Amino acid sequence: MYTMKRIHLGSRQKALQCIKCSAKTGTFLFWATLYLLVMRLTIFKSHVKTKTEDWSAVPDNYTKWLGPVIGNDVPEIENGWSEPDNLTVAELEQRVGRVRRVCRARSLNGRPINSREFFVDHAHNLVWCNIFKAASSSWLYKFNILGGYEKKFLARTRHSPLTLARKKFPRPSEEELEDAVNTPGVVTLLVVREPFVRLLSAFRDKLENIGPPYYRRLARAIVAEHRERAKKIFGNVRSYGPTFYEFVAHLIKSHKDGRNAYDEHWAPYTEFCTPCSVNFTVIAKVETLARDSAYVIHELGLEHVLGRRVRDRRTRLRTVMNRSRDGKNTTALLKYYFSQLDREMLDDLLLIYGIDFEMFGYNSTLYRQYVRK
Ligand SMILES: *[C@@H]1O[C@H](CO)[C@@H](O)[C@H](O)[C@H]1NC(C)=O
Ligand SMILES: *[C@@H]1O[C@H](CO)[C@@H](O)[C@H](O)[C@H]1NC(C)=O
Ligand SMILES: *[C@@H]1O[C@H](CO)[C@@H](O)[C@H](O)[C@H]1NC(C)=O
Ligand SMILES: *[C@@H]1O[C@H](CO)[C@@H](O)[C@H](O)[C@H]1NC(C)=O
Ligand SMILES: *[C@@H]1O[C@H](CO)[C@@H](O)[C@H](O)[C@H]1NC(C)=O
Ligand SMILES: CC(=O)N[C@H]1CO[C@H](CO)[C@@H](O)[C@@H]1O
Repeated sequence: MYTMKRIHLGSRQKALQCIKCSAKTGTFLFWATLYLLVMRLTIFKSHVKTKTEDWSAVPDNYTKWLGPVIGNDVPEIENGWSEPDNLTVAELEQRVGRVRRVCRARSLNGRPINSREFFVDHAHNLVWCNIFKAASSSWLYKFNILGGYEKKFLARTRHSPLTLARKKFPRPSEEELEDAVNTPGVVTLLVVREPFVRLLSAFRDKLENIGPPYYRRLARAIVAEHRERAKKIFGNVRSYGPTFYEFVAHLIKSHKDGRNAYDEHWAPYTEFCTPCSVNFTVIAKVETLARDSAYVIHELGLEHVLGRRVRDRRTRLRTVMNRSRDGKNTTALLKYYFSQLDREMLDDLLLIYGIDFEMFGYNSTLYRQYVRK
């Protein structure tokens, strides 16, 4: 029917159509060219920028970097699951010993257990307390594999790794957790990270930029409470979300008011995983993650289940502590943010996180150089 009608169109009409259509094509080509040109320029520009700019020299720009600059997904440099060397074994033993010592010295033993954040894999003899922003995606992935999900499924699913893992490993009761931990041969794993690096990572991820509704409300509340004072110190503060100064002021105030209900993304490790009430057998660190994870996998004989993750070469070449995902300099970032605090605030912040530093063998002395004089 349609083609029949077209055949009957007069030749004048046909010519008109042709003009119309070429005009359309012309417009399309024009916009397409413009688009490509702009894209090229943008890509070219950003390419040049990362090559030539010394980011440590332009701290003002740090707040503009979106995304997990020093985020959760820390690259794991894998060297295969080889036999753990004696140095590794000795260091891991020392870490466990240190936790026990600090628990005793600070009289933290016998506190109630927080079992909610644990994953218990009875079948593979593995117990893990999941600290957000401390390699949690790396170990969630491993738990999802242990739970029986296919790698291919995990690669394309829209569900969050946490949701999937909780389907296989629901939150254990306190009794279930204690039973599991006391089973002979079980590895009870805790992965920690330098406490302030993790704090900053959580701040940047959840509050500095516009986040999910819960964090947006919290961000507004923090700004409402602390912006006035921030303006007195820094002049005009215009950011929508809280500055690091305001965030830390909020943490300190909550702590002093006795409101110790920390958000899961910045709760002290000591409160979140209660390491003085649960005996961890392996304290892994994000800073030595590949080695420590390999140890756990070797101990449990899980090499064949977990295999090796396929990674791109860039990931493998990045170093862990000094460079973040997009090649920015973590030291420079820490300096930039901590220079917003003064010495007294740092001391107050250490009232909250000092035990984490002590218990897991990190040193906070460096931050004294970063804060305002
Ligand atoms: C590691 O320790 C074991 C015994 O504890 C010893 O037999 C072995 O030689 C050591 N290996 C190295 C490389 O020191
Ligand atoms: C942890 O292990 C130590 C030594 O094996 C033991 O003395 C202590 O009671 C255990 N603590 C808990 C909470 O199970
Ligand atoms: C990071 O830098 C420190 C000194 O600033 C150095 O000792 C360390 O080896 C570096 N780490 C990596 C993984 O490059
Ligand atoms: C990172 O920044 C710090 C402070 O600005 C600087 O001292 C250090 O050399 C930088 N490191 C790298 C690897 O660029
Ligand atoms: C931290 O490091 C400084 C030197 O950088 C040292 O003087 C201090 O004793 C260390 N603190 C702890 C608790 O190890
Ligand atoms: C890349 C970029 O955005 N650079 C800017 C960083 O901030 C300084 C000062 O605020 C600007 O001059 C740069 O253009």
